Amino acid sequence: MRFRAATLWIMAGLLLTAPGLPPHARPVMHTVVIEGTRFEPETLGIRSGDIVVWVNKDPFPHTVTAQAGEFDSKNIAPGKSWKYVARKRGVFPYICTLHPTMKATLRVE
Ligand SMILES: [Cu+2]
Repeated sequence: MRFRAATLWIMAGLLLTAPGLPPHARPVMHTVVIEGTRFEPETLGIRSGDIVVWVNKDPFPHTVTAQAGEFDSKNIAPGKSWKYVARKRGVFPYICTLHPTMKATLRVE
């Protein structure tokens, strides 16, 4: 009886301390701030499955539009944000269609 109880505790301990999924297997959330008519950071590297949130801190709208069409936020109003789950791997240059000089790159590995 004593032995069985001890065994159960050991097994419970092993379960609790068992390593979880490797870090890259869990989606990570990244933030790109849009402020001063710029994307910050201008280049962001993430893993496939990660989530990117663009937050518009300017007092006017912006868009997050991939130049090859993979993603397009349409207008993000001042103070609002847009979320994208990046499943497709690759290098995606994007712009703001309202201010085409605003350029940035999303890298998905
Ligand atoms: Cu803009």
